[in-house]
Amino acid sequence: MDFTFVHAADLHLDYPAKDLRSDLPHGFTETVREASTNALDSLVDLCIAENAEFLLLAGDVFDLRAPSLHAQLRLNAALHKLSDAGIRIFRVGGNHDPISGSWASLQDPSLAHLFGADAETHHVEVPGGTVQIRGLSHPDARFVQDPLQYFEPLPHVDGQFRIGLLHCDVDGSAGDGYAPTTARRLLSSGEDYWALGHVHSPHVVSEQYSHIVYPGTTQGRHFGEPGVHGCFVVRVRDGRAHPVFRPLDFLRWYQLGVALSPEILTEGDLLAHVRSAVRDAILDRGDRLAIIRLNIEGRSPLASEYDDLRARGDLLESLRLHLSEEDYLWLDSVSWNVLPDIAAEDRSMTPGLLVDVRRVRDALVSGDVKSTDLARLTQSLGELSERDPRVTRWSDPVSHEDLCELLVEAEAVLQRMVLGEARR
Ligand SMILES: [Mn+2]
Repeated sequence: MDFTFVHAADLHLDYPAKDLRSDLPHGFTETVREASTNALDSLVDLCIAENAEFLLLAGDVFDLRAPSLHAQLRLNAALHKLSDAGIRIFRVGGNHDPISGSWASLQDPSLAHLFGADAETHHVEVPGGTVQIRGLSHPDARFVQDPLQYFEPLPHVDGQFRIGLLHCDVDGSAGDGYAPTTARRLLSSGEDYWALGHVHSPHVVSEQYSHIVYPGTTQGRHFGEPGVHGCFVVRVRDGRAHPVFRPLDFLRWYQLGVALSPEILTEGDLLAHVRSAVRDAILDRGDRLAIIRLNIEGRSPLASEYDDLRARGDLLESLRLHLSEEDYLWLDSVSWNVLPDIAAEDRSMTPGLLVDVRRVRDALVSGDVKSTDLARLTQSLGELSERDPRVTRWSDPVSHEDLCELLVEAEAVLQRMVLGEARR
């Protein structure tokens, strides 16, 4: 037995870009609007290029239970193109597109099948054997039963490869209680490959005995769905599945944190630093559009420069000019969480810290230390140690003896700081 199939889910055709804080420039609106349907076209091309026997679509093909005619026509065209290439399509509904939704009356090709609300079994002849595909579509957007109750566990049959097709939540991984089941039940059903949908990032739940796979969405829809999106091309040889992930997406979403250091002194430094950090962080997008939400953090003498809204608006515009033109990306928003360069504030902060150190040290000696005091001190000393290597940093809980020693050290350093012997 040697054949190939493709497994995709959660295409969410027609999903509107609604997570943006700014208006996209004209040239990008169409890229964003068409990304999910373009990913569908790429999926079809991939099935044909891989000479797949069939395509599995595991629910949420549409974003809405009453999808636009545009989305329905695009799906219909995709199904016909696959069918014309001799590729069968098996599809179930999901919570976004339950089979009780309203559809235009378009003629699906004969090779395309949408599973109904009762569990069904289909067979496909492939070189060297038979594939059995079981699946069902939930009629409604809400479905709280374990769908595995409709699937009788089956004994192994030589020469048969078994696939289950479902939109469901395995072990609470989607966290919304929709069609909840467990990996244990799926593994004991007799299926060789569970083609699932519902979780939006690619995730292989199991691959040891049989496969349980979520391909994720074919196109990330918002900042909550960062990273690569696509489908699995699954080659089956000698009864064993070998899924390989393939990207299909046309744009990627990034929430990036860029840290400033005290050496960044001018807006010129800042723009150059952010630009190079952003470029490095989005290398994986290839030639796709990148939509970015930026958080600038760290410590810099520039901290107070962008405190007010207007200055931040100006910064956003400067960054866009600096980044957008040549890089095919859109900077949606910038937040500014930069702290002052602590060195400049040595003298004002150390006396209070010194009092804290002494209080915790005394409490440690008497065995009566408060965890809140300790946590606050750990944080303050951690910040201080970033600037002054004489202050030892500790990250894990340490023994009382070590802690006492560290505090004695810290006290000595702080005392010298208070006396005006700060490093700079
Ligand atoms: Mn979905």
